[in-house]
Formats: sequence, structure tokens, C-alpha cells
Amino acid sequence: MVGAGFGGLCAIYRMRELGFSVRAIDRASDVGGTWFWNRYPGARCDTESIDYSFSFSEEVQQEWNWTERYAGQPEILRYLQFVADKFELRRHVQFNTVVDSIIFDDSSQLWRVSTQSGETIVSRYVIMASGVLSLPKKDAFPGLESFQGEVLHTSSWPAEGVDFSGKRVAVIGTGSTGVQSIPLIAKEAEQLLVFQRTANWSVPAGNRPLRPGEMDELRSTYPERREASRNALAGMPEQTSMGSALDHTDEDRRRFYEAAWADGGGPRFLRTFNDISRNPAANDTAVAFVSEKIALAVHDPAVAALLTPNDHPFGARRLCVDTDYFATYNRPNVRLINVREAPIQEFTPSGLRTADAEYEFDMVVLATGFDALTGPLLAPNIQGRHGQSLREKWAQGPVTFLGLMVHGFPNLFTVVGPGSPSALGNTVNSIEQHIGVIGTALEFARQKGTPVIEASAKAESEWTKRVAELAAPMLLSTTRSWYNGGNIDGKPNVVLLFTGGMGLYRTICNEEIAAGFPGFELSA
Ligand code: NA7
Repeated sequence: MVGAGFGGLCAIYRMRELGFSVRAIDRASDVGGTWFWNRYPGARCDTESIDYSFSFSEEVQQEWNWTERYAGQPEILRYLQFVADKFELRRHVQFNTVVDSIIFDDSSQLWRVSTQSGETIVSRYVIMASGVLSLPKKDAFPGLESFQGEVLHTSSWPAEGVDFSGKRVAVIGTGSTGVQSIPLIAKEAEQLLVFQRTANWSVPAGNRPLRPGEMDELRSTYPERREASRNALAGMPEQTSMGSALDHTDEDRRRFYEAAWADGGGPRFLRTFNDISRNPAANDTAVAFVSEKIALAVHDPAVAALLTPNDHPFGARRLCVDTDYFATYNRPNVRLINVREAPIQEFTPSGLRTADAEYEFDMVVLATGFDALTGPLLAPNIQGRHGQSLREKWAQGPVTFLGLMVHGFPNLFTVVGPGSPSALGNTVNSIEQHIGVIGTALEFARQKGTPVIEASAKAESEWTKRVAELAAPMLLSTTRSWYNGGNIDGKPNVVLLFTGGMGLYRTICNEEIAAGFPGFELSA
């Protein structure tokens, strides 16, 4: 398998349990995946820690204690290290190794996985647990190499940390990563310049330390929480929504929004009403409420206006959750620069030049995002039957069956791949569900004596159509973002996620299993 983050560790555990010999490859020097690399200040999960965790081991559930409502990166990494230690998973992982190509050999029906260090591993099954948001977007800022200061990427942050004190710092990017890191960098740096191209919607995270005894209380609710998560829209227990946003008086609607704002959390806010994500008029009520909150938080009305999104519906891009993001712009050492109006033209040795001004700084933090979902799967050269490459097959956008397999690429599984619920909700829940299906499929194939399993062309084309049809009425189809490839120039504009919800997706997979895998072809 490729990857030793949440997906890889879960896959190693399960496949070993099924009696397969397993070997995972990861480019990092230890387990953790996304949480190994994203060590930037403020890096934190936007799913509650109690839910963003493995359910496969009761021992882990009983032994591990979360300390905050939303765990930060160091705690999540410690959790994954704890799981790896407990089950001795590291002995199956080859670290510091980059996979270069994964080629199917038609005659032996086996995969040949080659690494950049020149090694080739022959394997019957390949599980791609290479992540969803793990391949940074490549930005070609002209002149960046001439910049004499320090260049930092949030997704490959130095393990020893970064000292911003006394420094003039620039941040490019105001997605979730920028929104999390900017308030903390602002507290340390002498001066912070934020280069914003698109303002993003954000709601308070409502993070806090767990109270004494709270972890024990939460622990006792694991059985119900896990069951609720498995059947919920976003893979986590959810608040009952108040129906349509349009079925309430202004006063009641405000009351419900205020309650969600005070509770904190993105999914909680989006679920206040059940039509925020699809009905433009309902969405407008969220736009009005949150715009007012931004105006209240930010003293300078011109800055507040610039921080208020005006080109996409509320939550149509990944909703950011923050701690004091908007109020950070009241600090005298923070300045917001609109690079939509005057784009960045080039870096200079001492900073950068936009269409209308020049800025000087000592360090730049690139928080410019990822080539999501398909990027990590297309980074290695994957070739299936008859030499067909995945890059060619997906040239117009990904086609999959269940986001898990691709016709022509037998025995290759894409964990939380495009066309599955993946990171639209709780990714750990999505991962465990996918590994569960893979395990069941491999057991089934073994019992039948047909070790080669492949998505059928028909199942693949029907699934791809269904994913597109479900996404079409969603407001997330109307704006460019990593949800639909719109954040990368030239990437096909296709919604990359199954938007029907985790509960429905799980039901579909369970039906497929119960019916004996009719969407798959099995052969000896
Ligand atoms: P995002 O959400 O894709 O945000 C990237 C940000 O970087 C966004 O504000 C972009 O502006 C900006 N950006 C990207 N390229 C440029 C250039 N060339 N010039 C100026 N600004 C640029 O990535 P994140 O890392 O914040 O979050 C990704 C996910 O990780 C997040 O949703 C969570 O699920 C976890 P743009 O919007 O393109 O105008």
C-alpha cells in the first residue's frame, strides 16, 4: 500500500488481520501522512477529535485521551504514533521512499511498484492510501527563486518550528490553512502582510480543552456516536436541522444561527437548516448572518468588506473554521492586501510586486492549497491493463466505481478516492468504511478462488454519472474550489466527491456486498 497516514495504518491493520502479507511505502520518515507534514501554526482538525479517530479497536478507544474538542496537529500525530506502536504497524512500512510507478503486468496479473530509489516490489493488490489533500499545488510565482528571505510551505513545515519574532512575514492564501495560521503568526511577527485573492467564509471553531471527566463521559458514548456517524451525512453525529431556512420568521432564524455560531463548528453551522447547501435563497440567509458577524468583528469597514466573500455562496467552498480570524485584522501589525484587484506579478529579492505596489518582507508563507483527490493518485505513473495510464484515463476527470476502483486497473484500490464521500465529511470515518469494503471484497475473492477483482465498465460509467447528477444541484458546483478541481489551472472541472452523504454511500456499498459484488468482475 502507498501511505502510512490514517488510511495506510488502518489498511495495514486490517489486511494483516486477514492474513495478507503487507508492505506500505511512505515518503515521510514516520507515520502520520497529512498530519506528519502539516505542522504549521494552528493546524487543527475541523472534525471533533472524538469522532476523528479509529473505531476499529476498542482498546484504542478506551486507552486514548483527547485533550481538546478539536485536536491540533501535534496531538493527532501523537495519536497515530500511539496506534502504530500499539499494533506494531511500523514494521510493515518502508519510510523515506517515494513511489515512482505502479505498472500492471498482464501476463502475471501482478503489480510492479517501483520507487525513486530504484527498487521494484511485486504485489497482487495495491491499496492507494496516499491521501486526499497530500499533494501541494505547484505555484509558479515568477521570481520566487530570487527572493532572499525564507520561503515556507504550510504543507511541509519544518519539524523544529519557525520563529516569527521580529520578522516581517507575508502569507499568500486565505483558505482553511491561512485562516488557521494567520491569527497565530500575527501574534508573533513584527508585521504580517496577508495577500488575499478570494475571501472565504469562516465560522468560529468553538475549540476548547475538554473538561475534567469529559473524556470519560464521551468515551461511554462511543457505541452510539460511532453508529450515528456511520449513518450521518458527514460521517459524524449531527445536530437535527431546523428544516428549511425559509420556513422561519427572521427572529427565529437568527436565534438558530446564533446558537450554531455559539456552539462552533462548520458542519454544525451548515446543518442549522437543511437547504443552505442547495437553495440559493436559503443560502442568502446564511450569507447575511455571517456578513453581519464579520462587520461586527472587524473595526475598519473597508477591511471588513474585503474579508466578506462576494463571489460564492456560503459553504460552497470548504467552510473554514477559525479562532479569532476576523478580529486579527484589527491588530496594528496586520495588513490585508487585495490581490484579486491587483494580482501578484513577481517576487523580488526583498519581497514581491503586485500590479500596483511593491512589498518588502523577510519570510513568505505559502498557504496555497492542494491538488486534491486526483493529484496524489496521478503523481506516480499508474498503468493498468494493456499499458493504459490512469493519467490518460482520467484526462477529462476521474471515473471510478464507488470512488474505490477503476475499470482496467484490477486489484488496485483508491482509499477515499474521487467519487466517494472522502473528505466532504469526517475523513477517518470514510477511510474505515473503505478499508472495510476492501477487506470484504478480498475475502470474497479469496473464498471464490478468484484473486483478480476489477470494477466493471458498466458499473464505473453508471457510478460516475450518478456522482455528477447528485452534485449538479449542489451550490458547491457553482464556484471553483478544490472540491471540483477549480483551484488548479487546467484541471478538469468535475465535482470530485460523492455528495449524497455518508449514510447513503454506506447503504449502497452494503447492498453491493450483499448482492455478491455485481459491479465487479472476478477472475482467476
Ligand atoms: P485552499 O482552501 O485551496 O486555499 C488556498 C488559498 O490560496 C486560497 O485562498 C487561494 O486563493 C490562494 N491561492 C492559491 N494560489 C494562489 C495564487 N497563485 N495567488 C494568490 N492566492 C493563491 O487550501 P488550504 O490549504 O487552505 O485548505 C485545503 C483544505 O485542507 C481545507 O479545505 C481543509 O479541508 C483542509 P483562490 O481561492 O484560488 O483565489
